[in-house]
Amino acid sequence: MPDGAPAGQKTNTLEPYWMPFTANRQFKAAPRVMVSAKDMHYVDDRGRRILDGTSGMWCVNAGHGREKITEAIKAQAESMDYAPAFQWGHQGAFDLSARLTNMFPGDLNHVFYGNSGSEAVDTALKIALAYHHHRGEPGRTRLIGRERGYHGVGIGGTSVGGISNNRKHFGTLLAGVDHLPHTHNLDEMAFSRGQPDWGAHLADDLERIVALHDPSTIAAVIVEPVAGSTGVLVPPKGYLEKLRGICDAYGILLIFDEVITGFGRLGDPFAADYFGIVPDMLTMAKGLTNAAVPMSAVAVRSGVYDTFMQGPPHMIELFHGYTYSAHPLACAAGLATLDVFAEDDLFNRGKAAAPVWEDALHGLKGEPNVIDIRNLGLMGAVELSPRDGQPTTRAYDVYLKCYEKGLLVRQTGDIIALSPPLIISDDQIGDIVSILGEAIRETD
Ligand code: PXG
Repeated sequence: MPDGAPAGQKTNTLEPYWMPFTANRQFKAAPRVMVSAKDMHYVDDRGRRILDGTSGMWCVNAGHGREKITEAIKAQAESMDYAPAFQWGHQGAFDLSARLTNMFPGDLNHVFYGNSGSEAVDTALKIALAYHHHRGEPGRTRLIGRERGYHGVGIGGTSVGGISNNRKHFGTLLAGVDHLPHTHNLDEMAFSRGQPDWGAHLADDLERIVALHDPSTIAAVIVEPVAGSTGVLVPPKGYLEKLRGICDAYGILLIFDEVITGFGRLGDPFAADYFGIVPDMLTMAKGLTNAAVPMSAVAVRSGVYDTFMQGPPHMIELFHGYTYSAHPLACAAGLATLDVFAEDDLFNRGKAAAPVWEDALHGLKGEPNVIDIRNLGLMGAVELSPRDGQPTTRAYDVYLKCYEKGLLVRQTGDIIALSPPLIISDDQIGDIVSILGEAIRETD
């Protein structure tokens, strides 16, 4: 292939890179390549500025290229690139843990690190299983997820996840997993602003699952407080409160997967704060380092942590961890991210932008094929009616048109999902909605 590869090198085309969650052949026929990013914008390889309507992939919450974060990473790389994670520590890990646990709600007083949301989820599920084991209830092995839930791509997260395409090619996955029904019902909740009034009763399905399997077999329930990946499914009023109550009644751990909702997506630090519900564990990633270095974490309540701290002190309490748990560069990025949040008052900025966001987004009601608009905090989604016999193609065309017009959105099924950085201005909110509206009108 005449691809300009240096002698001895196999190829210099787009081919070697097997891209994740991407239609590789379609992409490589018409690539979209980013070359730089600053604040609210990417610049692509055609030199075009692209307004970031999605914070990258729900992760660059403080906006791109924040100097304070970049500098902190650079300084850390220069002073110590890596420290062993097992049986050794470094100051940044302790500092970040102290800052984070001060920020966590309730008695979520401990934090365990991974490198991705998927690792955080599998870590939380393993902690749940080991917790019951330590408590003398080793029979509590069942894990309950929810339809349309996304918890990453580990075997644990895939098993509790509720997206058929992500599951069906990978065998039987974990045994002993059950799923709550999802909460999305357009007949009852289309065009709700914020939390839908209808649907709290869907949490009662957990009672059915508990009765079916017996509480003595159930370790944990994991949900995204607001489901992100499957198109911003906002929990009905009272729904999460009910889940918390049922879990409490039966000694089941409740895990909030806040990989997307954490770090200000709803205006508060976590969705747990927003909804006033303290889960037993809370997973986070993405916004934790403003996506500048991969990092994830699981916040753990004192009661769970303390259960592990009972045996002989020389024994390892949890046989789990990663080479890069609490990586020094990630800790430096995490600490700097918290500084940026404080200096820029980002939680309050996100809160202040949310009503403007809601009004602007709902202004798209009545545009062709728009069958729902939903929002919470700085999350939003516009659902389109599927084309006959060609589901997902309409939203994909809208997504491509937006890109051509200089706006980055996410497409999931027939839904356009949005989650701009918290630094967005009112004018930029207006730009997102007007470009999206135009793209929708131009799509048949
Ligand atoms: N839990 C939740 C709730 C997530 O949203 C993960 C776990 C996994 O995180 P990692 O870091 O392993 O990818 C996620 C990730 C999208 C999109 O456009 C969403 C995610 C990732 C990529 C794209 O919806 N969520």
